[in-house]
Amino acid sequence: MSYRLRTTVVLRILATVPLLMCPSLAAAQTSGLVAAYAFNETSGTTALDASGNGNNGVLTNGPLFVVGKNSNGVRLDGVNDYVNLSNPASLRLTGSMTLSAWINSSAFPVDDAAIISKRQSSETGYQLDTTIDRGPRTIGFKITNGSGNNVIRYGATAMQTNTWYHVAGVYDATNRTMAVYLNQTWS
Ligand SMILES: [Ca+2]
Ligand SMILES: [Ca+2]
Repeated sequence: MSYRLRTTVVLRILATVPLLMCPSLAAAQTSGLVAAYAFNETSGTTALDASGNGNNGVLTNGPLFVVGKNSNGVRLDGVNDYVNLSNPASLRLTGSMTLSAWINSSAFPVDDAAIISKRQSSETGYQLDTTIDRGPRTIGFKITNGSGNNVIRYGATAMQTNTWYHVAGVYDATNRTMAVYLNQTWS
């Protein structure tokens, strides 16, 4: 199955520290913009982090900088390409967070297509993706609760190939709510 995903402009990861909930978890979380990638580079394998946190990404297994939504973006081959953000403390989000990106998929894979993911084979951690978990291809936003179980919010709108979308997932730890937005509209 061929699958290509272009992610461009600002892939933003925002974290805010909840003041009242889960102090033991919140204590370690950096607040504010923790990583942002414009992917406006033209060559090489470094994607600069515009947040000031130094979380530069490393293009891994062959992604290319190509024309994207706003100036350049990064093209992923859908086979094994990704941008490696490593595992810095500022991205180990356990509290409130906003994940967002511009994406354009030339084809969809048979299963989930991760956009921003801090998940491993154990399927714990956060992930913003497009998914067919509920039939049509929609946004999926997944986090793990204190018991190690998935908590997932899906978008309601079926997504198409070869279309630019702004996608976002928001987790509000204080109010214990999750929301996803497609083109800045609640979905
Ligand atoms: Ca860009
Ligand atoms: Ca590759």
